[in-house]
Amino acid sequence: ARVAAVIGNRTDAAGLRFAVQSGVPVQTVDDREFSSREAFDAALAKAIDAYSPDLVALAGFMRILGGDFVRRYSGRLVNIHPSLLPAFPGLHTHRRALQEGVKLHGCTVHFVTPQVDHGPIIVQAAVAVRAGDTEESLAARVLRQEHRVYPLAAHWFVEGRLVVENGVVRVSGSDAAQAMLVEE
Ligand code: NHR
Repeated sequence: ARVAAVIGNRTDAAGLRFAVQSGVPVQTVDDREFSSREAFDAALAKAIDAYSPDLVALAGFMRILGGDFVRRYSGRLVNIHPSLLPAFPGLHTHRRALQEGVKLHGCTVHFVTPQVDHGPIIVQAAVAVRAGDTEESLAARVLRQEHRVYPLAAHWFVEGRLVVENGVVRVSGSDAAQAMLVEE
Protein backbone atom coordinates (compact mmCIF):
# COMPACT_ATOMS: atom_id res chain seq x y z
CA ALA A 1 0.00 0.00 0.00
CA ARG A 2 0.99 3.58 -0.55
CA VAL A 3 -0.16 6.57 1.55
CA ALA A 4 -1.84 8.72 -1.11
CA ALA A 5 -2.23 11.85 1.00
CA VAL A 6 -2.74 13.20 4.49
CA ILE A 7 -5.63 15.64 4.78
CA GLY A 8 -6.38 17.62 7.91
CA ASN A 9 -8.71 20.36 9.06
CA ARG A 10 -5.86 22.20 10.85
CA THR A 11 -2.61 23.23 9.14
CA ASP A 12 -0.69 22.95 12.44
CA ALA A 13 -1.61 19.28 13.03
CA ALA A 14 1.50 17.22 13.88
CA GLY A 15 0.38 14.53 11.43
CA LEU A 16 0.60 16.97 8.52
CA ARG A 17 4.13 17.97 9.52
CA PHE A 18 5.14 14.33 9.71
CA ALA A 19 3.60 13.66 6.29
CA VAL A 20 5.53 16.53 4.71
CA GLN A 21 8.77 15.18 6.22
CA SER A 22 7.89 11.77 4.78
CA GLY A 23 7.25 13.16 1.30
CA VAL A 24 3.50 12.45 1.41
CA PRO A 25 1.17 15.02 -0.20
CA VAL A 26 -0.75 17.06 2.38
CA GLN A 27 -3.80 19.26 2.20
CA THR A 28 -5.91 21.23 4.66
CA VAL A 29 -9.67 21.69 4.52
CA ASP A 30 -10.43 24.12 7.35
CA ASP A 31 -13.91 23.51 8.72
CA ARG A 32 -14.05 27.11 10.02
CA GLU A 33 -14.28 28.30 6.42
CA PHE A 34 -17.62 26.53 5.89
CA SER A 35 -21.04 27.66 7.04
CA SER A 36 -22.41 24.15 7.64
CA ARG A 37 -21.19 20.67 8.51
CA GLU A 38 -22.59 19.43 5.20
CA ALA A 39 -20.57 21.99 3.21
CA PHE A 40 -17.38 21.03 5.08
CA ASP A 41 -18.05 17.31 4.56
CA ALA A 42 -18.57 17.90 0.82
CA ALA A 43 -15.31 19.87 0.50
CA LEU A 44 -13.46 17.19 2.46
CA ALA A 45 -14.86 14.46 0.19
CA LYS A 46 -13.79 16.43 -2.88
CA ALA A 47 -10.24 16.73 -1.50
CA ILE A 48 -10.13 13.02 -0.70
CA ASP A 49 -11.56 11.90 -4.04
CA ALA A 50 -8.84 13.79 -5.93
CA TYR A 51 -6.50 11.03 -4.71
CA SER A 52 -8.93 8.10 -5.38
CA PRO A 53 -7.89 6.26 -2.21
CA ASP A 54 -9.01 2.68 -1.53
CA LEU A 55 -9.05 3.33 2.22
CA VAL A 56 -9.75 6.48 4.26
CA ALA A 57 -8.32 6.34 7.80
CA LEU A 58 -9.26 8.90 10.46
CA ALA A 59 -6.46 9.59 12.93
CA GLY A 60 -7.11 12.10 15.67
CA PHE A 61 -9.84 13.52 13.49
CA MET A 62 -12.18 15.46 15.76
CA ARG A 63 -15.10 16.51 13.54
CA ILE A 64 -18.17 14.30 13.50
CA LEU A 65 -18.88 13.32 9.89
CA GLY A 66 -22.40 13.38 8.48
CA GLY A 67 -24.36 10.47 7.03
CA ASP A 68 -23.74 11.45 3.42
CA PHE A 69 -19.97 11.48 3.94
CA VAL A 70 -19.97 8.19 5.84
CA ARG A 71 -22.14 6.43 3.23
CA ARG A 72 -19.90 7.70 0.39
CA TYR A 73 -16.97 5.78 1.93
CA SER A 74 -19.00 2.89 3.30
CA GLY A 75 -16.80 -0.13 4.01
CA ARG A 76 -13.57 1.78 3.35
CA LEU A 77 -13.64 4.40 6.13
CA VAL A 78 -11.98 3.48 9.42
CA ASN A 79 -11.17 5.20 12.71
CA ILE A 80 -8.92 4.48 15.67
CA HIS A 81 -10.52 5.29 19.01
CA PRO A 82 -8.57 5.42 22.30
CA SER A 83 -10.70 3.01 24.36
CA LEU A 84 -11.90 -0.57 24.28
CA LEU A 85 -15.22 0.11 22.58
CA PRO A 86 -18.10 -0.08 23.37
CA ALA A 87 -16.65 1.35 26.61
CA PHE A 88 -16.00 5.09 26.58
CA PRO A 89 -17.20 6.35 23.22
CA GLY A 90 -16.69 10.10 22.73
CA LEU A 91 -14.05 12.34 24.26
CA HIS A 92 -11.64 12.27 27.26
CA THR A 93 -11.48 8.48 27.24
CA HIS A 94 -8.35 8.09 29.42
CA ARG A 95 -9.69 10.44 32.13
CA ARG A 96 -12.99 8.57 32.18
CA ALA A 97 -11.27 5.16 32.30
CA LEU A 98 -9.29 6.28 35.39
CA GLN A 99 -12.42 7.74 37.00
CA GLU A 100 -14.29 4.45 36.48
CA GLY A 101 -11.39 2.41 37.84
CA VAL A 102 -11.29 0.00 34.91
CA LYS A 103 -8.32 -2.37 35.06
CA LEU A 104 -8.05 -2.86 31.31
CA HIS A 105 -8.08 -0.01 28.82
CA GLY A 106 -6.84 0.26 25.25
CA CYS A 107 -7.75 1.21 21.71
CA THR A 108 -10.06 0.08 18.92
CA VAL A 109 -9.89 0.27 15.13
CA HIS A 110 -13.41 0.21 13.68
CA PHE A 111 -15.30 0.88 10.48
CA VAL A 112 -16.99 4.28 10.65
CA THR A 113 -20.78 4.36 10.63
CA PRO A 114 -23.15 7.32 11.07
CA GLN A 115 -23.45 6.46 14.78
CA VAL A 116 -20.22 7.84 16.24
CA ASP A 117 -17.78 5.31 17.76
CA HIS A 118 -20.16 2.38 17.14
CA GLY A 119 -18.99 0.81 13.86
CA PRO A 120 -17.87 -2.81 13.38
CA ILE A 121 -14.68 -3.53 15.37
CA ILE A 122 -11.63 -4.63 13.35
CA VAL A 123 -8.92 -4.95 16.01
CA GLN A 124 -8.39 -3.98 19.65
CA ALA A 125 -5.32 -3.75 21.88
CA ALA A 126 -5.55 -3.91 25.66
CA VAL A 127 -3.37 -2.06 28.15
CA ALA A 128 -3.27 -2.76 31.90
CA VAL A 129 -4.11 0.26 34.03
CA ARG A 130 -1.36 0.73 36.63
CA ALA A 131 -1.52 2.16 40.12
CA GLY A 132 -0.42 5.78 39.90
CA ASP A 133 -1.37 6.12 36.23
CA THR A 134 -2.27 9.64 35.13
CA GLU A 135 -4.27 10.61 32.06
CA GLU A 136 -0.93 11.34 30.36
CA SER A 137 0.89 8.14 31.32
CA LEU A 138 -2.09 5.99 30.33
CA ALA A 139 -2.54 7.88 27.04
CA ALA A 140 1.14 7.33 26.21
CA ARG A 141 0.91 3.55 26.71
CA VAL A 142 -2.32 3.34 24.72
CA LEU A 143 -0.70 5.37 21.91
CA ARG A 144 2.07 2.77 21.62
CA GLN A 145 -0.62 0.16 21.00
CA GLU A 146 -2.41 2.45 18.53
CA HIS A 147 0.82 2.47 16.53
CA ARG A 148 0.73 -1.36 16.42
CA VAL A 149 -2.92 -1.96 15.57
CA TYR A 150 -3.65 0.75 13.01
CA PRO A 151 -1.03 -0.46 10.49
CA LEU A 152 -2.18 -4.03 11.17
CA ALA A 153 -5.80 -3.12 10.36
CA ALA A 154 -4.73 -1.28 7.20
CA HIS A 155 -2.64 -4.32 6.18
CA TRP A 156 -5.64 -6.66 6.54
CA PHE A 157 -7.85 -4.21 4.63
CA VAL A 158 -5.37 -3.98 1.76
CA GLU A 159 -5.15 -7.77 1.64
CA GLY A 160 -8.95 -7.87 1.33
CA ARG A 161 -9.24 -9.96 4.48
CA LEU A 162 -11.85 -7.97 6.41
CA VAL A 163 -15.34 -9.43 6.09
CA VAL A 164 -18.28 -7.78 7.88
CA GLU A 165 -21.10 -10.21 8.73
CA ASN A 166 -24.09 -8.93 10.73
CA GLY A 167 -22.04 -5.98 11.99
CA VAL A 168 -19.17 -8.22 13.13
CA VAL A 169 -15.75 -8.16 11.45
CA ARG A 170 -14.06 -11.43 10.65
CA VAL A 171 -10.41 -11.49 9.56
CA SER A 172 -10.18 -14.16 6.87
CA GLY A 173 -7.08 -16.08 5.92
CA SER A 174 -5.13 -19.15 6.79
CA ASP A 175 -3.14 -17.69 9.68
CA ALA A 176 -6.45 -16.60 11.33
CA ALA A 177 -4.98 -13.35 12.55
CA GLN A 178 -5.39 -12.42 16.19
CA ALA A 179 -7.53 -9.29 16.29
CA MET A 180 -6.89 -8.85 20.01
CA LEU A 181 -3.45 -7.68 21.07
CA VAL A 182 -2.15 -7.20 24.60
CA GLU A 183 0.50 -4.71 25.66
CA GLU A 184 3.94 -6.30 25.88
N1 NHR B 1 -18.02 10.48 12.35
C1 NHR B 1 -18.90 9.48 12.29
N2 NHR B 1 -20.01 9.68 11.57
N3 NHR B 1 -18.76 8.29 12.92
C2 NHR B 1 -17.66 8.08 13.67
O1 NHR B 1 -17.53 6.90 14.29
C3 NHR B 1 -16.67 9.11 13.80
C4 NHR B 1 -16.90 10.32 13.12
C5 NHR B 1 -15.97 11.37 13.23
C6 NHR B 1 -14.87 11.24 14.03
C7 NHR B 1 -13.51 9.96 15.67
C8 NHR B 1 -14.06 9.92 17.12
C9 NHR B 1 -13.00 9.45 18.10
O2 NHR B 1 -12.34 8.45 17.82
C10 NHR B 1 -14.65 10.05 14.72
C11 NHR B 1 -15.55 8.98 14.61
C12 NHR B 1 -14.82 13.60 17.65
C13 NHR B 1 -16.05 13.55 18.29
C14 NHR B 1 -16.77 14.82 18.66
O3 NHR B 1 -17.59 14.83 19.57
C15 NHR B 1 -16.60 12.30 18.54
C16 NHR B 1 -15.94 11.14 18.18
C17 NHR B 1 -14.72 11.20 17.51
C18 NHR B 1 -14.14 12.44 17.27
N4 NHR B 1 -16.51 15.95 17.91
C19 NHR B 1 -17.12 17.26 18.16
C20 NHR B 1 -18.01 17.68 16.98
O4 NHR B 1 -18.98 18.41 17.23
C21 NHR B 1 -16.06 18.33 18.29
C22 NHR B 1 -15.15 18.09 19.47
C23 NHR B 1 -13.94 19.02 19.48
O5 NHR B 1 -13.70 19.74 18.50
O6 NHR B 1 -13.22 18.97 20.49
O7 NHR B 1 -17.72 17.32 15.81
O8 NHR B 1 -12.87 9.99 19.21
